[in-house]
Amino acid sequence: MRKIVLMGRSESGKTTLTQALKGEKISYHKTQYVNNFDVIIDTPGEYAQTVNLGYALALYAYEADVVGLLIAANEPYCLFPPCCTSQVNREVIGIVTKIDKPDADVERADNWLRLTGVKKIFHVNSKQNEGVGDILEYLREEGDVMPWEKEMTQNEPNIMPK
Ligand SMILES: Nc1nc2c(ncn2[C@@H]2O[C@H](COP(=O)(O)OP(=O)(O)O)[C@@H](O)[C@H]2O)c(=O)[nH]1
Ligand SMILES: [Mg+2]
Repeated sequence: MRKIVLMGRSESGKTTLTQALKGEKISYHKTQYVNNFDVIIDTPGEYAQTVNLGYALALYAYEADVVGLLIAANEPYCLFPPCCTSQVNREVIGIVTKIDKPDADVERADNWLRLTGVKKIFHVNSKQNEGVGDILEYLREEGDVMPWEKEMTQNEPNIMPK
């Protein structure tokens, strides 16, 4: 699997998506540090919201193969500057979270993300695991066995006689 780092303002849904991508039971807790595990690097929203901490984000981008810019579908404004994807020599994708919210405006979030320069955009409801598998598939490398495939293999009846 390729490694992804998730970036976005506080409350945009980074930690919830991380948990969904890891297949953990979703239990919300505020991120106060960077957890670097498996293939997902979750970052604090403060890094994206503060000018100097932005440099920390730039560094984390080099620890990953893919950078995921998150915008919640109901966010009132966009934090990412136009064309910011050119700042990093990694593949950058857009992720719109909270598509299930009643005040969600997915098209507006898509447009903001396109302005940053991303070409590929995923839509997720991390609470219901909607769209999360598509991101995992996107990160997949040759030879990777996906969680659902593993389960299928484990559940296969043993047809060989003992
Ligand atoms: N309805 C809905 N709520 C979400 C979704 N993703 C995150 N949330 C909620 O949004 C809040 C902030 O999420 P969190 O993952 O902590 O954001 P972070 O600060 O970017 O890590 C929490 O109350 C989550 O339960 C989603 O896709 N749909
Ligand atoms: Mg968080």
